[in-house]
Amino acid sequence: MSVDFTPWPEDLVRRYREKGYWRGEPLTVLLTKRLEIAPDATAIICGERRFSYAELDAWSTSLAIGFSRQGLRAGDTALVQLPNVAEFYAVFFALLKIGVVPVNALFSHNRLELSAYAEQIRPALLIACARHPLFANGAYVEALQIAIPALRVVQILGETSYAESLAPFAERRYDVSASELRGSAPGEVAFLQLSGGSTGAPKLIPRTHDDYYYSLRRSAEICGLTEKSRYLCALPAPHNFPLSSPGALGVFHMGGTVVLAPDPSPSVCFDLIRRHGVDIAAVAPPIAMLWLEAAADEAPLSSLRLLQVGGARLGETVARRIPATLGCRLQQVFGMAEGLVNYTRLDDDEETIFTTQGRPMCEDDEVKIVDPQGAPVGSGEIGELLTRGPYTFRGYHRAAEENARAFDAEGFYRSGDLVRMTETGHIQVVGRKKDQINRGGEKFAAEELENLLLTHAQIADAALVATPDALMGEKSCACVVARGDVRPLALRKHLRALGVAEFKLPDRFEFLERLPVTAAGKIDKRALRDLVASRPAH
Ligand code: OOB
Repeated sequence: MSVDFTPWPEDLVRRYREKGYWRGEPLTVLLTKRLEIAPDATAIICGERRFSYAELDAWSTSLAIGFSRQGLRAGDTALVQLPNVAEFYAVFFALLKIGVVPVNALFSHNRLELSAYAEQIRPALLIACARHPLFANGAYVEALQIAIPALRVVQILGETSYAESLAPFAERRYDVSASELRGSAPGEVAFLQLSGGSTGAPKLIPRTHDDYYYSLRRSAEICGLTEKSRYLCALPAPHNFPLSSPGALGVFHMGGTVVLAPDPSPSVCFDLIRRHGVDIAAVAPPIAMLWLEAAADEAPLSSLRLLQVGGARLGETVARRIPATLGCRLQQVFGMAEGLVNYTRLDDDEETIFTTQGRPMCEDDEVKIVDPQGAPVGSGEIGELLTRGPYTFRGYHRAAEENARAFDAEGFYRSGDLVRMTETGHIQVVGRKKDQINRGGEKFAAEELENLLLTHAQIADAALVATPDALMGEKSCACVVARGDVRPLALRKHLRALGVAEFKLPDRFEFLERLPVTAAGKIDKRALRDLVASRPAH
């Protein structure tokens, strides 16, 4: 049994194998290879706890056996929600070792997101953490078990000792039969990655061992990782950027050390960088700005060699300040959980690094930049970026309707990003076609929030638009047509009661008589953005 996904066409499969992108190895090999080379090297630093590669491997094996003894089998799925703790990686590898396919939800996700994922994957296993308000008592788990009868095994990690909470699963006996620890085949789905989404409920992205392994290997190479690398994971661990670009998995592949930060604030991160000699970190633009501000009156972060910034547009002025203020190189990263990742290279000239979002990591990343009719734009002109390649997915998980829209006839994924290509082949992200809010790197579909607003009895119509924000890049404004007297406070309360993640709550509300529509009868979001911009924020 395995989780179904849209395969790449045969000719491309052959090509990706021949060229060595797909090596026919499962992601778990990444750990076992390190065991042969340097088992005692430190893989993870998490608070005061350190785990060597041997320990991480043994831990994940014992968890894998424990899960399997609980009846979990290859092809089952798991819903996992953990903060930035070592357990995240132990559980991830444990599940890969038995072919259980996880969805790793963000810690900022709430009831609505978790329930939507659970509905989609019908998990047999739930692992979460009591520190999250949703799991502070058993009510939500109980409701989930009623809604999803397939959910057989639940483990809520305790507040203080995560490791102890997992102990019931950690089988210490190693009399493992070969069949017990059989993961999914390298060409099959290793896990389901989260999409930022541009319509309705959040979508899931099947990532195979072959495609993901390639993307993290190539990323590690481009970023110059070695066994000496010390990588600060300050973004939410499940996100594609800190997981594979090159992220923690890229670091493990090279035998370096992942230093986990509980949050990305400068006070926490600067201390970790100094204490552990961190040389590479990945952040989103607002965090980079906070780091710049804090660094101005601090001692230098002398070990930091490279700061990767991505997930949202990095302003050129901010980009220029990074090397000067933080004393490290900057790398811009323009990636997507769906696949394609662009990097500025370590040896690119400064202007390229400051003014572009890099170029694709693989020579077999095919990129088209097209006009609204789908025709390629002239050189240097703006259009939508479409892509296919050895680590770009071919279809969302069980979303036929969305997939019909999201790919063109040649199997190129429509990213929804508006870009321009420079003469040197570097990409500049100039805007977005998709109806999404990108709040400092955290994305969600405008439609998701609009649907929630419309569940309020006093709301006749609603549209969510992005508004520019100096720190976050974008914030959200809900434009609503109310039936009666309703206040932002009541609307926020209503949304919270629905269980939506906090970062999706509108930052601002505008009450209108009616929403402007286009000639085609659709809500005119451009007109709305202009209208919101013309009104003072209150
Ligand atoms: C990363 O992945 P996602 O899936 O959270 O978001 C992808 C979207 C892109 O389509 C684009 O709209 C935006 O986020 N984005 C950027 C950007 N990086 C991502 N927009 C402008 N400039 C950038 N540098 O965000 C992601 C995945 C892997 C590595 C890095 C980021």
